[in-house]
Amino acid sequence: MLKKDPPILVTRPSLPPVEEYEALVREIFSSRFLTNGGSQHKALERALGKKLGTPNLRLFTNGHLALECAIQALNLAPGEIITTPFTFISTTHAIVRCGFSPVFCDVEPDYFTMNPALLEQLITPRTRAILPVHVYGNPCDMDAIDAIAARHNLPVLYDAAHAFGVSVNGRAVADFGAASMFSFHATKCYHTIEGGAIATKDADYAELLNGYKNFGYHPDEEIREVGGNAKMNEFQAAMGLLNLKHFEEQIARRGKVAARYRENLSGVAGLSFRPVRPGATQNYAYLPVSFDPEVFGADRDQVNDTLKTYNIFARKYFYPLTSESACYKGQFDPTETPVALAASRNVLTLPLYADLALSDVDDICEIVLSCKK
Ligand code: T4K
Repeated sequence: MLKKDPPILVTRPSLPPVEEYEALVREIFSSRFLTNGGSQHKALERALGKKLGTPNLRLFTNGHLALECAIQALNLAPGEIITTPFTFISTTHAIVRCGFSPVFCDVEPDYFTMNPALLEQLITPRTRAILPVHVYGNPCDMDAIDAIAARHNLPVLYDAAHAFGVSVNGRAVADFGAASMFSFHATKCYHTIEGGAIATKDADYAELLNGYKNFGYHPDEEIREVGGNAKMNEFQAAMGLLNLKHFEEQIARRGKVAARYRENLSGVAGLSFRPVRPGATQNYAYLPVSFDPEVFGADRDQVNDTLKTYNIFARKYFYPLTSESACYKGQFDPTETPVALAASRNVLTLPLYADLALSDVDDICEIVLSCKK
């Protein structure tokens, strides 16, 4: 097989027809409203609130700052926030940058999301909140987590960066917990170039979020919070409006790509796909595949390196665990979360995007299978 030219990357952002974006950019140019809650921003906030099934949605310049503002707006006393280490570094950094200590709960072996059976034993008098992650768009066991949190009177803030549009048994993920953060980064299945949102049922909390993302300002001109600047601008919002219009069609195309991977690779000993939580819908945000080196005969890194020789760039999402990152060296013991640790060593996320050709998927699968001993 020939080297791919151009290379195949793990993802490729979906884009609306350029004429559609141009038309909205023209509107922005004639309005001269570029940021600070202009008409594109207002329209997107309304449209996304509807799409995500939430009465209060607030837009942000990116998912990470949304998460930081969401933590700050909870107004917690200093202490600990329980989370998982099998995630993008943003989740842990947000906790630490807001002045809290992360406490790491291990993940469920099937879904790689917070294991509710291990959660309660980590709750102490210093616990202030729980921050689980819907990793790869697979929802956490939210009924169990929310029930434990309610027993201990703790807020749950979901990192739903990957879970745009996902629901469980007909209920949107944004409907659980105190709030959910969505990332709209260019690499996400729905994006606003950079961007993010917090969804919450609590209107007072949503008002606090307005303050935290805009220097603490409120419409009465009182500066009530020590807020920063995390506002989404009009060009981002315009991209978001158009991508929303094309979202279902893009997801259907991603679904076809994911199905082709499963067709080609299902039943291969030592290689497994993540199961979907019963009742959950999928947005095909990522295509994680786990390798059992003993059975498959090659480990994740060998498969990854082989793909690279063909100019195919899968990614080791999420390696290393956030708890073993250099900046946290010596602070946490990653062996205390053995399931997460194994996942970080064995999972490779294969290329997945709406316009990935099925013939390229077949080639990727052929290369993966060629690594099997
Ligand atoms: N919580 C979780 C669980 C998250 O996963 C994330 C972000 C956050 C919080 C924070 O949300 P944001 O503040 O980002 O909204 C990427 C993304 O930058 C990041 O958004 C994402 N998670 C993370 C999982 O992946 P990198 O460092 O892997 O990105 P990069 O630049 O290597 O891009 C990945 C691939 O996509 C490359 O092969 C190139 C390709 N690409 C990338 C961009 C930006 C394109 O083809 N076009 C592009 O415009 O972090």
